[in-house]
Amino acid sequence: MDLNEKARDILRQNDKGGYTLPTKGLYPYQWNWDSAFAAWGFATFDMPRAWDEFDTLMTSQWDDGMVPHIIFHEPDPGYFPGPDVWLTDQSPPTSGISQPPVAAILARLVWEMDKAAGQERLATLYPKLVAWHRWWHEVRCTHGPAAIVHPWESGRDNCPDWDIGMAEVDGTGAGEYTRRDLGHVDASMRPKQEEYDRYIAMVKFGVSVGWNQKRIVAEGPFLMADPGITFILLRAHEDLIAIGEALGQDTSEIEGWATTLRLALADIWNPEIKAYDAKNLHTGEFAGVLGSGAFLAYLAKAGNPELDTQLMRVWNVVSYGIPSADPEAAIFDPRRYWRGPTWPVVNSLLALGFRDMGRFDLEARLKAETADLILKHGFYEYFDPVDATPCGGADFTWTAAIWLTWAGDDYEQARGAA
Ligand code: 9WN
Repeated sequence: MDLNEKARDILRQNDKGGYTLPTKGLYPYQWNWDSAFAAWGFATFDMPRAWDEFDTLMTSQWDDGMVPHIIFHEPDPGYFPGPDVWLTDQSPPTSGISQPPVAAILARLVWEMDKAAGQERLATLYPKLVAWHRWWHEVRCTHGPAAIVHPWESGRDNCPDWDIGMAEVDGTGAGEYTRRDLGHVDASMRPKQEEYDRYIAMVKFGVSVGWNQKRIVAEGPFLMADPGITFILLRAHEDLIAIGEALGQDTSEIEGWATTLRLALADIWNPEIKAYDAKNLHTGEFAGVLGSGAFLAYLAKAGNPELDTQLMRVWNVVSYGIPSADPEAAIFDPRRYWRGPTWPVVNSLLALGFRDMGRFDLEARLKAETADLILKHGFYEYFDPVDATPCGGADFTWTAAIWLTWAGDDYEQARGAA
C-alpha cells in the first residue's frame, strides 16, 4: 500500500470517534501528547477531525487547569494501571499527572495550515490552553524549570535522566499487580520490573494525598527538573502568545511566564556534561547523563555551540535519528524504550527547532534518517538507532502523523516527480 494512504489508514483505524488511540492493544486509551500529534496528522486530510481531537483532550481538563496524561474513556482490561488504580475521581476517569504540553505548538501549526477554517476552533481552545499553561507555571515551575512528579509525566518514561530520582523511591509499596504491557511487547524493549514497582508506588502516593498537586510537589517521593518539558513549555508559551495576539487577546501574563522560564534555563545547564541536564530537586544533584530532552533546547531557541558539539557527537555514533540516550555512555540500551532508541515523534520536534535555527542541513538529515526507518519497517513506536530494528507497538498513531506532516515530505515529492 502507498505509505501516505497507509498512514492515513492508521489514523482512521485508531480513531475512536473524537479521540485517537496511540496503538491498539498496548495503549487502549487517549494519551495527552499523542493526541496533539494525532491532530497534526489529521489536519493533513481532515481539518474538522483535527480540531475535534484537541477539543476531546481539553474536555478532560481538571478544575485546577491540569490536562491529564491519560483519559480512560472506555474500560479496557488490556492496560495497567487503569482507572481503578489511579482513583482520581474524574469523569471520564483520568490519570493524575500531566504530559509534555505540545498542544499549543501543534495547534498553532494546524491553524496555520488553514487559518480561516481554524479561527473559531482556535478561539475555543485558547482559554483552555492558557489555563493549562498557568497550571504548569504555578504548580510545576515552582523551582524554576518545569518539574515532573512521575517519570510518566515526562513522556520519556524510563530514560536515564530519572535514575537518580527513581533511586529514592521505595517500590515495595506497589503491592501485587500484573503488568499488561508485557503481553503486547517483548520485555527487553520495555521498562524493567523494579522501575514499574516504583511507578506504581508513586501513583499510590498521589492517591494517598487525594491527588492534591501542590502536596505531591512538596511531599511526594519524586521531583525532578525535566529539560524536555522545560523546552517544550517555553516553545509552547511562545506559540500561545502568537495565537493570543492573532485572536486579539492580552498576552502579557503568558509573556511573564515565558520570561521567567527562560531565566531558569541556567539552572539546568550542567557544565560537567556540557549540556542541559535533568536535576533532582530534592538534592540539587544533576543526573549527569545526556538525553534527547537536552536537545529539545533547539525547539526553544536555547541551543549553543557546546550543545551543538554534543548533538553531533551522539548523532554521528548512530545511523538512524537522534538517540534518546547517549550512545557512548554505559547506560545506552538501543532497544529499551527511552534508554537509547530513536523516536520518530521526538525527531519531528527536534526538526522544528533545526528549521527555526535555519539549520536546514540538520533538518534534512534527520528527515531522511527517520523516513528510512519507516520505509524499511513501517510505522513503529520507536527504533534501534544503530541497526534500525523496529521496536514497541506497530501501526502507531504519532509515527503515522509525523510521516504525513514531516517525515514523508520527500517521499511525496519523489512520487510527484516520477
Ligand atoms: C505511560 C502512549 C505513551 C506515550 C509515552 C510513552 C508510553 C506509557 C506506558 O506510551 O508511556 O504513559 O505505559 O508506557 O512513554 O510517551 O505518550 O504512546
